Amino acid sequence: IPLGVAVIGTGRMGADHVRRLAEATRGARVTAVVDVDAGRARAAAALAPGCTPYTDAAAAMAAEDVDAVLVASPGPAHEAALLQALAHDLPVLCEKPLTPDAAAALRIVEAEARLGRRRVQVGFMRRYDEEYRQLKALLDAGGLGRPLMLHCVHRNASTPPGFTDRMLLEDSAVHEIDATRWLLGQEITAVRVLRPAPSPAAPEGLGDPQLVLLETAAGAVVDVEVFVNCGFGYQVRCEAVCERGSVRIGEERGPAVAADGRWGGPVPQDFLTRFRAAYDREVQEWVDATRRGTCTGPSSWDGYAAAAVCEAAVRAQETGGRVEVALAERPALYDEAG
Ligand code: NAD
Ligand code: ISE
Repeated sequence: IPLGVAVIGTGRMGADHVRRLAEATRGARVTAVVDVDAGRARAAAALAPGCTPYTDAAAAMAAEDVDAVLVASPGPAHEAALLQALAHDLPVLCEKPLTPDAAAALRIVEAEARLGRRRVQVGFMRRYDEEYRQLKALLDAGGLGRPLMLHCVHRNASTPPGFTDRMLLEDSAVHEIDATRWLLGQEITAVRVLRPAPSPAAPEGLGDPQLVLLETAAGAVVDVEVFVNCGFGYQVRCEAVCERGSVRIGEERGPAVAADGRWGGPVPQDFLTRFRAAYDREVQEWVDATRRGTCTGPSSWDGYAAAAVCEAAVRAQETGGRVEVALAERPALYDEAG
């Protein structure tokens, strides 16, 4: 029997997940779509014939044909949806960030720990990207020695209206924060944020670009250029520098055309293109694990740890100083790596 999924929030990401579940995922069907905007819910329902549109998540979660929930509403709305899903003991794939703030993320961790089993997978899709997986495998194999530094680039062509300095950390840099913890297998212990004079393309009130510097427990240093109105495309790159070699991922790939005395190729314009295969794999692995009665991948604890780093980063952004990260005690439920 296919897993009946309710997709909550049917904006850019949610609508893409509805289409993915309906057309490109084995063993699942969309039974409900929820959006506070009834028109959006109806439009998304048309992508998955047979599903029911709702404007109230609680009503969808109580429906008999809903076995699991995919949360793709904006970050500040995640806590309410997650606590409701946990109260129904429903498996959840929650888009990143788990929640923008650490206190709310810890409430999710505590609610799941009380339930006594993992129910939440967080949508840190970099962990499902083929090149990121290859990079992690190379680092884990140990042949290059200890990773000393990561140099990361995270560029978006533009931001949606209302994008703030905080969101540059909580919505954008949070991906590198999770990728750092996952790739290096270490917690992040301190953060600094440097703010060059903004690009003229930066919207009013947003410092863009910014450079986020992370220190890890075993002494690695990670620099992350976040430039979310670069104008020319969507680029996510990472170079790991180790004791005996380096690994670079995320370079543009062919076809590179040479003509008229020049050579070059396309630059992806958005995350839906750049990470399409990663989202497909993330959702398929979630459906497969859920149907087996398990929960794998990035956990609520990973979501909480990333939120705690973001909280320190927001203070570093405001003060210009170095801010240490404070983490709560990790419940035993999360002892196994995700
Ligand atoms: P969006 O603004 O395009 O869509 C959000 C939708 O949620 C809107 O249709 C809105 O009406 C609806 N909504 C708001 N509050 C709601 C609530 N309480 N219940 C139900 N629906 C509600 O935003 P988006 O860009 O699609 O982002 C959604 C989520 O996906 C965010 O968590 C974001 O961080 C994440 N995201 C992840 C990636 C990625 O690469 N993994 C990329 C983009 C967005
Ligand atoms: C967005 O929410 C995402 O998650 C994208 O992957 C990221 O590149 C972008 O900066 C965020 O706003």
